Amino acid sequence: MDEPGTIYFTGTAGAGKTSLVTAFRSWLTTAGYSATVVNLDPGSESTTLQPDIDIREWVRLADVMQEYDLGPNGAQIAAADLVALKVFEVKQALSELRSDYVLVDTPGQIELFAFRESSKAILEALSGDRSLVAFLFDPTLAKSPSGFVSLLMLSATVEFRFRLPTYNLLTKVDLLTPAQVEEILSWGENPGALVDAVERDMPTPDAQLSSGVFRAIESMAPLMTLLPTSSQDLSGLEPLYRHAQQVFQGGEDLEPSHAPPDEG
Ligand SMILES: Nc1nc2c(ncn2[C@@H]2O[C@H](COP(=O)(O)OP(=O)(O)O)[C@@H](O)[C@H]2O)c(=O)[nH]1
Ligand SMILES: [Mg+2]
Repeated sequence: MDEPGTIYFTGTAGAGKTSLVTAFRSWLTTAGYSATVVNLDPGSESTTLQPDIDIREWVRLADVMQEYDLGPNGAQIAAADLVALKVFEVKQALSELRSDYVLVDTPGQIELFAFRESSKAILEALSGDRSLVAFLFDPTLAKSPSGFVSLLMLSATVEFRFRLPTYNLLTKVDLLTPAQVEEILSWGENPGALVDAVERDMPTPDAQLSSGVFRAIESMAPLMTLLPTSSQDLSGLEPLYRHAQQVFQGGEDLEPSHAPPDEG
């Protein structure tokens, strides 16, 4: 059996990570795959996600606050480092639950995930050759040109830090109008359209900033593909699967016995 394909779901707090992990697990299961869900968020209060492996078994934010007499912010940081110390327990649990896919829900606060050395250690310990980061664009931010550019830069930072293939997802598209979705996707497909939108959006034109942003956007063009998804109406889940499969198998066709039903 192949090493499982691992997908880390990351993005700003509230972007929809936990909901998407839940929805994608059920999509995979329906399509005939086994999926293990790992919760790496020691502060998770989700009652909908039932992880197979839960970091809270070893590290809980509330306990860290109490034990080290820390406020919520300090405890988040301490907990992120304590999580790294439990990575071999997680790895051991994963090896006992061999499955086709591993879906990892990451801490709610992206800066803890993106900027702590401990998360780098965790990813290095858990990732094999078949790993992918799904970076979630929250539509509340992504629908404005400056928010879109900021998310793009954050996603590029995550890719730069972890050196794993990174795929950008626009979440909660059920909350957007088709015209809004189309506009956001057009920014992802055409750097020129994004630069125009950024310029239109600036209260007072700033030539120096504009040209700096323009160069940054142009150089990020290869990272700008964006897949629209919704955990509500389940759109984008099959394309997410196909993309992951392509990354994991280097573009080879699926084994017929594993191919999900054609949704036409
Ligand atoms: N309408 C809609 N709401 C969503 C969707 N995904 C998540 N939400 C809501 O957005 C909020 C944050 O979602 P959550 O999955 O907890 O985000 P996380 O902090 O990134 O894990 C919750 O209130 C969810 O119900 C979606 O696809 N559509
Ligand atoms: Mg969450």
